[in-house]
Amino acid sequence: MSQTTIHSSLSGPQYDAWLGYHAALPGTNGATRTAAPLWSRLIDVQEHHPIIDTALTELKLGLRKLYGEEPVLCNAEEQNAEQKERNPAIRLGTWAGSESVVNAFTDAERSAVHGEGYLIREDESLHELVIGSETPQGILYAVFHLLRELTLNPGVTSGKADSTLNVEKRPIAFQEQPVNQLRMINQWDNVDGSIERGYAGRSIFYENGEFSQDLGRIRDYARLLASTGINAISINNVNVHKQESLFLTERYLGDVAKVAAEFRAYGIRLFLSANYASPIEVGGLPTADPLDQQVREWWNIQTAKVYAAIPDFGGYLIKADSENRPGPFTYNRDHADGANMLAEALRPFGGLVIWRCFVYNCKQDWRDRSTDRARAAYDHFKPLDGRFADNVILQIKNGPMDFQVREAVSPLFGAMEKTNQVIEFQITQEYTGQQRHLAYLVPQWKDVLDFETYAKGKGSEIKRIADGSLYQRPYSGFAAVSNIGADASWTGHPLAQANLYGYGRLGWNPELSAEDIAEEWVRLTFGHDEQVVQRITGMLLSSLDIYENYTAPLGVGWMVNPDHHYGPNVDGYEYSKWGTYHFADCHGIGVDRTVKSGTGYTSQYHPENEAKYESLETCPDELILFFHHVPYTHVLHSGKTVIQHIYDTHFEGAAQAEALAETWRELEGKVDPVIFDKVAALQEGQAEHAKEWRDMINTYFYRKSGIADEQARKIYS
Ligand code: GCW
Repeated sequence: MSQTTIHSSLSGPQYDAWLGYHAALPGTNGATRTAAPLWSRLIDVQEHHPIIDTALTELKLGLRKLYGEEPVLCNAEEQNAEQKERNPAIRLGTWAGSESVVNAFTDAERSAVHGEGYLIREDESLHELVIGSETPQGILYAVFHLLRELTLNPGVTSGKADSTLNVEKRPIAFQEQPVNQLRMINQWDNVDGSIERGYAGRSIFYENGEFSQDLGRIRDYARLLASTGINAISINNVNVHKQESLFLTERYLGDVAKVAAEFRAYGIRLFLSANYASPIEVGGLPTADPLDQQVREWWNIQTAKVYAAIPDFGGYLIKADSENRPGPFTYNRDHADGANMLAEALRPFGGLVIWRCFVYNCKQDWRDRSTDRARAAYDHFKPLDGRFADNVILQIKNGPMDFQVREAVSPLFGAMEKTNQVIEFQITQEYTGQQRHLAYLVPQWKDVLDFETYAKGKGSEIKRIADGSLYQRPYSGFAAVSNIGADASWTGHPLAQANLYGYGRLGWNPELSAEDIAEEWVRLTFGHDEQVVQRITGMLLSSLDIYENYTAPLGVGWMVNPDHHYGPNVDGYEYSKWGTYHFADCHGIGVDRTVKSGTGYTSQYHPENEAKYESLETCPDELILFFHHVPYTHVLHSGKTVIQHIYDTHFEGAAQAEALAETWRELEGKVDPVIFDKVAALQEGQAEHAKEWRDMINTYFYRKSGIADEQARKIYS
């Protein structure tokens, strides 16, 4: 199927996001165009494949937007050498499909990339640019890379150096290989059109119990994702309710197949979240026991039906025995039994089971100080290492609790040598301001990925477990909960697009820095005005620290309103069943997770980290209340007492939130007016709301501790 147009039900800079290509200019958007490279007027392609067609559509669109002229397609095989000389072009293709592309690279160069990897090379003397890969996906990723490069560095290509830009002209040359194999997005969308923890409007996938007819919107989402390197998506909430359980049946399979086709065109494989109790709820069986023959047969038959409709279906994402969802525990079976049953059904088709490790007791008694929710994933899954089928992947949240602004890293990373694992991040800002506050999350993800587990001695960082290299696992990668909805900017807060973009880029290459990703996103989205670039990049990079400053202190977490999780409520979860406590009294605060006197959670880490966290001397300040219960007068490594730290960070955080709003106001007239107004209103709201956090937290701890602020600032009593 060839695509000549990009569908879109909406338009404008906020909708185009980082694919606007209106930023190829020094100075403000759209003022003057950079001259086109000679090769950009002609595209030479010799093979047909739906994903290569997508790549061509994207390339033509991008070049037209960048240079005002749409390139034409040609077939260079039909040209003689002389014509070729006169017709500079982009040549692209796979090793199997394009001889001229193969010949443009040496054997050694070609064998340096495989699968989704690619090579791009500009030859200045021939006036051509060649893109080659083993796969059509690789070609698509290369095209997005080229367009990104041309947008970020206008004027650097062959003969096009713009005299106003102080950049050295150099030929384009890239060799790229994605570091992570699975680079997945999880939608938490429900078929009624709502989104669990969604902060950007309704679902773009569903409305009123039906699939959306606006496939163009889904295609536009697919292109945003593919442009950052995403290659898999699950399209429904992991909490699978009655109606979504029918996605595996004739009732919805035709609709699912249509959505799968949109993603397929962009090299993205579709997965479904499945209800563990489907054999009962859909199949009418009396049990969902994973060792029951009828149950296994039901999954086999149903899975075959799914593959009949969607031959490249990815597999099932499963939340079982978690937060009241059904699972194998009901039948006294364990999670390996449950996952392996589904693995058996999927194996004949090359499908995967992605099984979540977010399993804990959500009916805890707050009076019981010995149970520790942080321990749960490790306690449940570590003993099962080696028992999972090879097409099962465990999906592990980055932290042991739940996507807090600050928490320790999950000790399950580094605990299972014989199990496939992907790391789960949360792009949607459930606990980080719900896309009403600015929180650029890439620095947090980087910290987690760079964390040294010592699982196999030094060099055992979490990123090496996520990418499969440490344990040489067949499957590995990244998954994350999406932050998009039907909002015209996709993400509610237009600057929250940076998180979606950053997640994809980091999944492709975890070595990229948070700073580089931020600046890249800003330039692609807003252009190259230096003031704009510096201000917005600065806002992004400071945002998470600011948010942390005025919310729950020193790694203790929560302190939000129950259920919706927005806004301050220090004791909101203190006497609840969810296992998320801070234990503040008149003397001190924090959770004792030590072996010596607490829950023993620290022992789940390898000895180097256990020792670091176990001791007050070596535990990092920012996690002190995650690991220890300390008096308010405890002196941190920073030299401040805990109580003074709380006061200082909360006054500072609220002032910083105010400053963010001011910084943004200075950009009026320099960024798109629709985006300007939207962000201005959000930043005002954040500044206001940060004061609410400041005052509530400071007052709470002043009342508890009776200790005055050293600086005698206004704290309500
Ligand atoms: O963070 C919690 C959320 C739930 C979510 C759950 C999970 C989908 O509050 O809304 O359910 O995590 O990750 O399963």
